[in-house]
Amino acid sequence: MFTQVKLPYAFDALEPYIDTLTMETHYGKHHATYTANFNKAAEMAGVQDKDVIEILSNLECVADPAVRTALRNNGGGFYNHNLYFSQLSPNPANQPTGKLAEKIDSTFGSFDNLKAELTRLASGQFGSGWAWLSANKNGDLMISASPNQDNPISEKTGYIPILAIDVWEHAYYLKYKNLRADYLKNLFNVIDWNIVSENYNAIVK
Ligand code: MN3
Repeated sequence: MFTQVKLPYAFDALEPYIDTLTMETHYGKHHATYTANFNKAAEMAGVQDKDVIEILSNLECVADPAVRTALRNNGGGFYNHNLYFSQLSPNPANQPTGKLAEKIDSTFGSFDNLKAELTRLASGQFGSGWAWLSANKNGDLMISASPNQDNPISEKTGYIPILAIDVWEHAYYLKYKNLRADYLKNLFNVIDWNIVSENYNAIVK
């Protein structure tokens, strides 16, 4: 049984950057529905005892195209939101440290450049989707964007996301309306780079 990550903060804790109603709806409705539908699809495919990363890495093994699509969309929705919600904090470390900080500087030039590039990708994603900072086991970093609930795992890039930026309208529309750029600017105020660094350290062998 796949379950939503437990939030280590209250729904109103990310105000004013992420509003309470968006948190209630996004976590309590959207993410909950992806999770319920992922559990159903995983059972239909007989993969309910596997790890979600393993499932998303091996979607081609699921013969029924409808079940495969349900796993891709709802397994992605489950996984992507677990990463998104768990990286946010009302008291975030606003920059990375250690190994991740060094790798960001050597790959992107500076932390500010990385944020600018991520913002550019997130702004440019047409329609619903995500922007990512991902790592592989060698410690290399990659930034990318994906449509729908796809991610670098279901896209078979060999990278695992360590930072997730949700640009579906449900992530910001109640507060920011059409102003995705304002949401993105404010989202960086609640991303905890200690958690992103932990995510990085967990992947790099
Ligand atoms: Mn979402």
